Amino acid sequence: MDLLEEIKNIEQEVEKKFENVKDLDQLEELRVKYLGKNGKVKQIFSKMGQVDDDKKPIVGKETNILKNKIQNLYNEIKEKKEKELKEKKLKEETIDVTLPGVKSNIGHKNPFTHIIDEVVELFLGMGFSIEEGPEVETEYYNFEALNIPEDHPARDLQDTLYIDDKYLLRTHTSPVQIRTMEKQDPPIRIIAPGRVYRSDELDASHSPNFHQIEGLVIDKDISFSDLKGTIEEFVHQMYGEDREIRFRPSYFPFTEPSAEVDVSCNVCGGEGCSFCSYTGWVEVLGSGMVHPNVLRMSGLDPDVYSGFAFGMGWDRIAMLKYDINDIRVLYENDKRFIHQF
Ligand code: 2U9
Repeated sequence: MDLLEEIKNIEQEVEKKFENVKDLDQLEELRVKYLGKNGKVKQIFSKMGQVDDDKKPIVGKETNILKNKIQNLYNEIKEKKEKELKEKKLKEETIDVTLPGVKSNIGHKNPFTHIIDEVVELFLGMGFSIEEGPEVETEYYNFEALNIPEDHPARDLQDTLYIDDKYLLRTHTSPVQIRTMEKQDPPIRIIAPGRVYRSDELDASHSPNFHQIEGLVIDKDISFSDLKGTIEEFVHQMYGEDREIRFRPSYFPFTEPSAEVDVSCNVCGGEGCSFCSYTGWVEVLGSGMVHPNVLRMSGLDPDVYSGFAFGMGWDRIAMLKYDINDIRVLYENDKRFIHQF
């Protein structure tokens, strides 16, 4: 067959075949068949030697036209098929945005955080600021400056966790107040929340590390009535306006006079029940007027300045507020527990 005729035939064949291509695989097969290394176009070129010299330019030209035509057809159909494939895929991947999502496993505030957020908010509202200090302390800041005598049982190895001869883990947040008195002139109005340590066995009501929130107010003419007013405001806001408050004389080395503060039992309303050991009262904090020795040791003249202080177990507030009867659950970080608050 004449090569020009062969080119014509291939041209017609190609048009039909490319028109009926189903997918990209078939298209690739056609590309190899016609444009590949041993493809039909290459075969025509290899037969050029047999063509008469005067016909060579026209055969060469027609072969190139055929080659370009096939290449263009291939490109055109490839683009079309790829577009179709992409659209099909997009259709299949359509997301139903009305379906409920999968809830992500996010964290939750520990009851401690809820309590401190509330306490901080409350005291900030009364003009207090927040102070923090180190958990590793010296005997001076933890005991001596607080008028805690050398032979006091709290100083014993049995009760306090010592790091070495010089350092110990603070047993209360009171050193924070001493440090504040050293660096700041009165008036002082602060609360000191934080982690504290005692050499206790872990059980339902004791933990070797627990938390306290203490407060200190120092100024000229601060009296016991300022203490009572502040504590009453705190207790009513924290535990409810309807709670009765009772100040019971007590003793702390760092305050004189000292008082423990009870609120009427929230379980029985003051009638007496097993929760309040049939007294009708629940103890919530300790308080008192700052001892003159404590003021003096921090460089304040007790004839010029006076003040009051209070301290409470942060864990105990959480336990009272959320009806928790085992301190250990506050430290285990079990999500089934934490997510209840
Ligand atoms: C300075 C002066 C005085 C802090 C005070 C208490 C009374 C108290 C206990 C309550 C429960 C600790 O967690 S608890 O066991 N605290 O009863 N704390 S007055 O007095 C201070 C503190 C610092 C400079």
